[in-house]
Amino acid sequence: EIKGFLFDLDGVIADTAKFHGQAWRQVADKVGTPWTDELAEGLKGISRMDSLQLILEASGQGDVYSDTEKAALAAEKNRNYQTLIATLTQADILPGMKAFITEAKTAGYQLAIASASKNAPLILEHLGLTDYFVGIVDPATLAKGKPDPEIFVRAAEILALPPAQTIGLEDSTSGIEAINAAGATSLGIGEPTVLSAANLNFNSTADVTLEKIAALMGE
Ligand code: G16
Ligand code: MG
Repeated sequence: EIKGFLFDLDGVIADTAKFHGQAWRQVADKVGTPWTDELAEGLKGISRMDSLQLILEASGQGDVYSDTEKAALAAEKNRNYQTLIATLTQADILPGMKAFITEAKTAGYQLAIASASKNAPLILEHLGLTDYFVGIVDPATLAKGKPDPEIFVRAAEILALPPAQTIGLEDSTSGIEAINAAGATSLGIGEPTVLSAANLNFNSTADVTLEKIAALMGE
């Protein structure tokens, strides 16, 4: 029986991917990596330093920069990003998600955040959603990021539930892989062809309701 939901943030609760994209693009231009849709898609759900590494490797520069230089590039991206997310308000919650979060909480489900973003607490504050969640996994304390299951295992722990009693909501392939490996039920939001590994598929956040989830789970 499902008793909790583990929410990704970027791409599930808010469309911060466009801000991550804009912020990284400035860094990509600086290091001379051509910006493509595939690159942008591959950065979803991936930690800040892993994202930078992908951007550098995309132009064959994986080993060109020192750790100090990489830290400076990642810090520059985060400054770009924080400038962009400073403007976030409740109006930036993705369609239907405030309704779903409210519905799930009212129905007695426990909610936690499993976002790779160190900015998640700040973003939830801007969106006025902090109080709906029992807790937020601190990604700085993780040994491995998505697709490793650790972040979803930890989110279930915050709820004191076995992962099997939870559903993880994700928009990224790495996140779906992480949920599946954690032993939770994966709910993919986005192109079913891209998120083919998800147990349940929804095209848009606007479609996610408890009733539709129950129907897809055959209950
Ligand atoms: C998000 C984004 C990623 C980003 C990561 C780390 O993950 O999808 O693109 O690189 O967080 O963010 P930050 O640089 O703010 O720590 P999620 O897990 O919420 O989709
Ligand atoms: Mg995401």
